[in-house]
Amino acid sequence: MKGALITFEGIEGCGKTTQVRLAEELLVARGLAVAVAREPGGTVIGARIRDILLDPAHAALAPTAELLLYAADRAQHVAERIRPALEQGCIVLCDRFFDSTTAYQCAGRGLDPKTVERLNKMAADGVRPDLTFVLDLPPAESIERVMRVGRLDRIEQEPLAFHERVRQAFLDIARQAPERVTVIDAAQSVEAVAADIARALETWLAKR
Ligand code: T5A
Repeated sequence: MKGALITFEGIEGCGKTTQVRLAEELLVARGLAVAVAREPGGTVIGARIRDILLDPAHAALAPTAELLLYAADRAQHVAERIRPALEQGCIVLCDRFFDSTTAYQCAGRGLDPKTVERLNKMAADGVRPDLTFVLDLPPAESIERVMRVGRLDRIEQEPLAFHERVRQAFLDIARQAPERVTVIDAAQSVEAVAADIARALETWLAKR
């Protein structure tokens, strides 16, 4: 494929959306074709799946049903948006991708890693991130940021221990795939985080 997929990962409120926007500005200024995407909810069908997943009224959602809904959202997203954008040569900046499923559904919910890996592969259908940023932040700080913006969704309402497991899982993913994943200290100012990401992007672009 001509394009490239860059994913932004981390716990809630770590600043992914903010940094995707700033990375888009940087890459567009370099004359590159960029597409911005997010999971869950990056398509019309996915938006309906997202509503089911994040509605605090759905406390009874079974962990396996949750896993399958994230996989369904991703399968639709890859088929409808990500693969076509990559084939057109775009750099796709995606706010969460399959590392989130590994972190939340394996480490957070305790689902079987092999099952999650199989579903991740099925949903991504051969698409893999070329570069991933994990924005690392202590959960207490992340939840405080989210609460400042509005009410907590179904997953944000999980206890701090859940978010700590998810945070550690992202750091484990980074340790296991250092050639793909860069950890960024997300407790810094927006500008300092953006500068770290810009440096890593410039290095990556120079090697393409
Ligand atoms: N999920 C997702 C799974 O369980 N499995 C999966 O496979 C997938 C794909 C998605 C939920 O689904 C789960 C994970 C999530 O729980 P979402 O609503 O899309 O939910 O939520 P998030 O992805 O967590 O996005 P948020 O919008 O909550 O957080 P962001 O995008 O990380 O942060 P951002 O940029 O919106 O910033 C949050 C606030 O912090 C401020 C911003 O101004 C904003 O107010 N901020 C900073 N403040 C201080 N310093 C900085 N450096 C800051 N950067 C941003």
